[in-house]
Amino acid sequence: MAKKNVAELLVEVLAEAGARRMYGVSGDSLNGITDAIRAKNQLQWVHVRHEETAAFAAGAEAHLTGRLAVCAGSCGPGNLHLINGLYDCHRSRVPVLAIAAQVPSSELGSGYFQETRPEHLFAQCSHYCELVSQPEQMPRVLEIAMQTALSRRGVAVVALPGDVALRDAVERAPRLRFPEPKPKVCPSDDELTGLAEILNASKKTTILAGAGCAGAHEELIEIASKLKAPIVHAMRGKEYVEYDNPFDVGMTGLLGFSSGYNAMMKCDTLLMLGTDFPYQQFYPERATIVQVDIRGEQIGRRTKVDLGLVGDVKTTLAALSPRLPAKTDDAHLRDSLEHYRKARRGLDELATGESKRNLIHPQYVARVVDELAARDAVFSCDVGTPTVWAARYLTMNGERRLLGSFTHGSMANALPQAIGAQVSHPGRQVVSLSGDGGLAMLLGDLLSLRQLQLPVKVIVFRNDSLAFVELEMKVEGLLNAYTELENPDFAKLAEVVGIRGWRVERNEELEASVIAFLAHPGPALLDVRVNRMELVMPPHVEASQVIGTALYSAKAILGGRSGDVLELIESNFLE
Ligand SMILES: Cc1cc2nc3c(=O)[nH]c(=O)nc-3n(C[C@H](O)[C@H](O)[C@H](O)COP(=O)(O)OP(=O)(O)OC[C@H]3O[C@@H](n4cnc5c(N)ncnc54)[C@H](O)[C@@H]3O)c2cc1C
Ligand SMILES: Cc1ncc(C[n+]2csc(CCOP(=O)(O)OP(=O)(O)O)c2C)c(N)n1
Ligand SMILES: [Mg+2]
Repeated sequence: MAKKNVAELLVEVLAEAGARRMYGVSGDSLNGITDAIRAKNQLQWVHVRHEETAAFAAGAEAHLTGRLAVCAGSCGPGNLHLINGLYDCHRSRVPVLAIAAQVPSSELGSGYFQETRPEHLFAQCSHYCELVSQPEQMPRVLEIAMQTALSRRGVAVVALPGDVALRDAVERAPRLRFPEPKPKVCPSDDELTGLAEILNASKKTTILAGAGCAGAHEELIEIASKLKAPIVHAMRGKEYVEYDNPFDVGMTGLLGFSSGYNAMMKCDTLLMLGTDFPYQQFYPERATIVQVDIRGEQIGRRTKVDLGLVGDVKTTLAALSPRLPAKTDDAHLRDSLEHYRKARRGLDELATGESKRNLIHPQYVARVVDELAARDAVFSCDVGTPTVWAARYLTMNGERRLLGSFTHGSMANALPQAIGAQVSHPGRQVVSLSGDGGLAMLLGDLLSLRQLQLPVKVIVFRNDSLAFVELEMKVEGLLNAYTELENPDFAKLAEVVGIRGWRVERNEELEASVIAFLAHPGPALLDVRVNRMELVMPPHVEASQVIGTALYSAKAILGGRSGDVLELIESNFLE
């Protein structure tokens, strides 16, 4: 058998395990690996311009496919650049393997050129992070890393010195050849009986459903129907919960709907299903709270919990259902749905092309994109106001997907996530809702769209500011400072780098431009000048009135209409 080196073995093991590609930027300590990729032709090397992009892109691929995705950085600064993207992947619990190349093994500990200590640097954003210091460790360390990323859902890092990668492999083949285990996890009978007793005794149950409801739509709807329970979703649950859902009353939280907030606050029992919704202020204080999560350690993190069960949502609800007779009293559900209809109508009224000063409402942009995008489009939204518009105006339908940096909350996520989405789903329409601040932060990877021939559609919400931060400053009673952005014409900039560009400054132009932009076969950018001051303090609500009661609540409702704000304050804080 021909000699195989460690790098070749690494590529083979990854390919056998189902990895399709590696995102990264090459560099000397990675040369063994990139050369093995080139020679073996089992993995695609996706060459981006910044390693942070590589990590975000891998995270997007992992989120969309549920499979292991891989990124790599060369030694020292090369892999250090991965770190923010890896934090995002880890906190979003998507299975990503990072290869952190290391300086030559004989130099370790000498403060050598580009020497860092990946085992320390990545410890906080990974479940597993180990150095391969001799060929005998391969492929075992790599396999443990992959198993850990997949089974614990998150990041694993393998640090590999460039010289070790080029040494002869000792073991010659992958050791683990089995599909990813997919156990069903069900609480015990006693626990299910206890849960059923609480729910059967409750008069007003509300469900808070999160990303853990993925794949359990049918069961979720059945339980809500039996309990006559409105379903509120947390942001990461939006793509799995909101569609085909007659019990949907919107999102809660800082960017939520007043109806989501109300349904949570007015219930006597809150059933949390697969959610880690982080904002304590938005949980009811007096209700009985029951929580189902696949991870025991998640239970009771955000609020007091009266009963916590470890189980996957699908299996747990299927086992619970026969214990629940259908309720007949649907007053709480009807109230919540009515409230939702009003809140929804209010938000829809903001999303029009009518405006006194011909300013384009960003809500209108989001609505038009929502209406014109493909049935199975993949959207990514930047942290900042694009997250608000995505939460409120993108309609999910079970086929569309939504990517964001929802847990880590990093700017500049949307373009790199769109890259990962498009590379892994070549036929799908991929739309990045980018902030002007966010796009600029990883602007270099606009070039990747051209170089990799990725037909990503980038919409820039050009408000010439860090608008989300301006809003925060306003709420905190601070004067705006350091939020101004002096922007170029992004459409022209796109054209210069070989991407089709559109610029829209007037409401009347928007729809036709979006149609042409989405229909363009290659990469395209749409620069829309949107109203910067969209999220304003309603004039007749005193800041002190709200801030004195709950600052977070104030933030939560600022994005809504003044009517919603007053209603929310009156019904929830000033009662
Ligand atoms: C600018 C900004 C503003 C935001 N504002 C809001 C807001 O107003 N409202 C809002 O909701 N969010 C908001 N977010 C997002 C927020 O930070 C959280 O990321 C989000 O609320 C979490 O959603 P989740 O609970 O669905 O997902 P996660 O936090 O991912 O929690 C999922 C839970 O499900 C569990 N789980 C996974 N699989 C299963 C399974 N099969 N069975 C059972 N359990 C399972 C996991 O262990 C985990 O505990 C905002 C983010 C940004 C960036
Ligand atoms: C890496 C990073 N830096 C800073 C922040 C703080 N922050 C959150 S939103 C935001 C503004 C985003 O601006 P832009 O992309 O233009 O979106 P806008 O809110 O203006 O629509 C900032 C600076 C962050 N979340 N992440
Ligand atoms: Mg901006």
